[in-house]
Amino acid sequence: KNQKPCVLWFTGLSGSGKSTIANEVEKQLNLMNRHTFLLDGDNVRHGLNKDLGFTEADRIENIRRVGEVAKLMADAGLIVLTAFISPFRAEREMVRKMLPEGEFIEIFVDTPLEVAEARDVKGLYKKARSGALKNFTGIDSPYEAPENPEIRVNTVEMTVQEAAEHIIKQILPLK
Ligand code: GGZ
Repeated sequence: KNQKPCVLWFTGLSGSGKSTIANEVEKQLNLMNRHTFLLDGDNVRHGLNKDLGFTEADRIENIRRVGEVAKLMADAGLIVLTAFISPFRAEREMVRKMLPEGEFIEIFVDTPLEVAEARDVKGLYKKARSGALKNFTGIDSPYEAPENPEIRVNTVEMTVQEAAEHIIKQILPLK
């Protein structure tokens, strides 16, 4: 076994690029023979958490469960990547405290609302602005940006490749 487990916890707005960047980081780690697992809305919100929506209470429960699963996987020795908005500081700190010192690496995908909204890949911002979609993060539901993330990526200045490279460079000395 030549890897140290950790949780790479991506946080940022809808459309910020969390999943895209996390997928690229995972691909690069796999090329380096690291054993990884990526948790995101696609494999969690349709299964384990399909009973949860987007109220404040449901988001808190979503993140709590993701944190517990990430912890189990890190206990099994994996490098875990998670890509959820995870809008509340308190729950991100809760997950940090669940894990052994140094294993939680918070990665702030720092895409301004204006930029995510202008991209609007899935048309969800448009729906939220029109009132058709309630409790949308950044519109009528809060996002609490990390104050001291281990890593911050500026997606306005960096491409997906550059962001992934920046993240790998920062974590590899540890792994
Ligand atoms: C935010 C929503 C909402 C609301 C559906 N608010 O861009 P996407 O589509 O693919 O990513 C968003 C995803 C957010 O789920 P998370 O599990 O990451 O959220 S949280 O951590 O807050 O629990 C978006 C879609 O689900 N989506 N409704 N109201 N995003």
